[in-house]
Amino acid sequence: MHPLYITFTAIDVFATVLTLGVLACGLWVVPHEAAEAFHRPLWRMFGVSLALLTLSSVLILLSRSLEMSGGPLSALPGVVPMVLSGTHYGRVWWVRPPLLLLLWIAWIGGRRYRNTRALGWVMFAAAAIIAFTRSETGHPADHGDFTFAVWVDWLHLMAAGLWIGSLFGMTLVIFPRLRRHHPDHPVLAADIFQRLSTLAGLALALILVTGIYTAWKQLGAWPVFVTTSYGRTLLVKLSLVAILILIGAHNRYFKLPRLQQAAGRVRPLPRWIAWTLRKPAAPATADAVTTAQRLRACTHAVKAESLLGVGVLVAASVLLHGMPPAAMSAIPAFGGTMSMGGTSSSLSVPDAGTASAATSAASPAAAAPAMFDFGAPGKASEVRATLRIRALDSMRFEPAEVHVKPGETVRFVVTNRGKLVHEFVIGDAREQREHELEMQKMPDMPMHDPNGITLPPGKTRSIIWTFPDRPMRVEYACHQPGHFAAGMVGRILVGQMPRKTPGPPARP
Ligand SMILES: [Cu+2]
Repeated sequence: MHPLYITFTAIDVFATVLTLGVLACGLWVVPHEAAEAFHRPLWRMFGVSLALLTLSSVLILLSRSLEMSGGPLSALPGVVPMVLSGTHYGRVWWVRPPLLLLLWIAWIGGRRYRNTRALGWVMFAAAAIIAFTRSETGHPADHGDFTFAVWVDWLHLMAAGLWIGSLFGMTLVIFPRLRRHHPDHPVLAADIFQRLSTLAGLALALILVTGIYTAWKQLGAWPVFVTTSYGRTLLVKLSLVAILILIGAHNRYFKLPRLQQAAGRVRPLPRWIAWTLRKPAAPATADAVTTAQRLRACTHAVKAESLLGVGVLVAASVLLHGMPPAAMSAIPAFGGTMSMGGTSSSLSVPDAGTASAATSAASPAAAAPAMFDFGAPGKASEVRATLRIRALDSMRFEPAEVHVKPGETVRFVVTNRGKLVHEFVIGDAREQREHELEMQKMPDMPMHDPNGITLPPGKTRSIIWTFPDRPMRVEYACHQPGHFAAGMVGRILVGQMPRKTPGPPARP
């Protein structure tokens, strides 16, 4: 997990959110009557965000290619075409260039029509599809394209664009202009602030619903909030969002009513707010100075929100590169306990003697010499079934799920159909997680574990495995740098019927 990758992702997330937000400001925050005054600076800011988005689109392609190949920088010219043509990530990435081109044409050629809503909508739609490519290449896409989880993630990102993005638009464009050119125009300020507040409220509702869904799917259990770095990062993000909500609520229920009052709006204040106004300004006497002061207070509040928003986006980018606990360890063995701390028993097994001593307590049904909780290397004479599996450069195994019987010895014949090196490592969720962490620490570590094979491009190799005599879930995964994170993991269901989505872990 290189900091540079996270930085590039953060730039891309920021550019996406800013692009959406600037367009949202033009479409919904600025009142139509005032469009003339604000659309020109918004248009300029859109150019900046588009340039940033174009740059970040190139950067994330390069960094993801590096991450996938795990190779040196010099290998990049060879890897990028391969990622573009042969991987799921590359295919999704191809959606971006035509849309960016469309946006550039719209930006350069549409200057004269910048006040028309139709153009704004077209550009917003293009930006929304670019946002969709983000969701299609993140964790939610691990289980397929256009899945429910992907749509939820996209809605989350769109809502972030409407909320945090429009805060950026306010801070960078609208407030400075409002304060410079219309300091004594409380009606306009109140109007804009009201619209921003409504937009933010709607977006926030969407963010909470989609965020809770995604968090539950990716965490899988409460303890991981504190026991995993993913959970802790999420906690930081949530804390920042909570502060944002508090400031936003204060803006809406305290600052906005004062601004409305200054604007001469006859709307009576709710009583629980009115008591905070020590000196209620009569509409007629609201002078320019007071309005300017109130506007300044609003500006500061929104500026603080924008800064917090940047923090939220950075935390989100770290999460995008992290491994969701649920993806690593959705469901351990049936009847097993969910231990994220991990009492490492399986990875660095020096010999079978100590290993079986360590695992015998956990697996009472160890008729065969159980080397791991999830079985042991098997003998060729005991093979009862042969399963053929292909490893693909799209960071997927085909098939992605197989079924075996408890106690069965299976020969896995694995073919690497790609141009990258892949692995086929058998293990339960905990073993896969530990292996992945180990590989992140030592990416060049050669594979000599009895539960895995390395597959050079085009090669076919096999591994024989005897599964435990009880129902459980085992996984096969590739731990080449970036591959596991990209979703290169399949399921072996031992003595289980196929299940579509794993529910919360079953407690013994
Ligand atoms: Cu791989």
